[in-house]
Amino acid sequence: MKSVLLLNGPNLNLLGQREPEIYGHETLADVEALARAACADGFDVVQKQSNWEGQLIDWIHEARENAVGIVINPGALTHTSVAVLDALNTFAGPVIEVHISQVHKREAFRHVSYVSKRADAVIAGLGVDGYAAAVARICKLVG
Ligand code: CA2
Repeated sequence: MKSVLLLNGPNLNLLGQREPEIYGHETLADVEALARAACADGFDVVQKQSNWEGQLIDWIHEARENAVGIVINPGALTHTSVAVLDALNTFAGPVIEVHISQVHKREAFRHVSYVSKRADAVIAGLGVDGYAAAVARICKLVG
């Protein structure tokens, strides 16, 4: 079974509990279910979330051995973390960056992404459907 790593960064554990006007009503469990449904036969989705930058980096390192692709919503680390970018640069497979909200319609600091320097595709503003689109694309790319 080929694994797609679906990573969510800081505060995304609160999905569905706060700010539904921006992030919708779906929870992280709903995201995982959507992503699994979008997965082609022979693929599995492993969903992980952390509020800690170093934990996300460790999981990206592990993905070098265990995953064929990464879907990542780095949360606010998108806009600040060279360390997450450097970790993603060590991963050989496809990387897709997902944002639930349309970051380019929001504050200027959200228009900058370090992760986009590595991402093979960037999805923003599709709500949680963006995760499903990203997983489907990775399955197509590596299938
Ligand atoms: O739109 C996105 O997915 C973001 O990556 C979400 C980040 C934000 O800093 C980025 O600029 C865009 C914030 C995640 C916060 O998640 C929450 C979810 C529910 C309630 C409160 C926060």
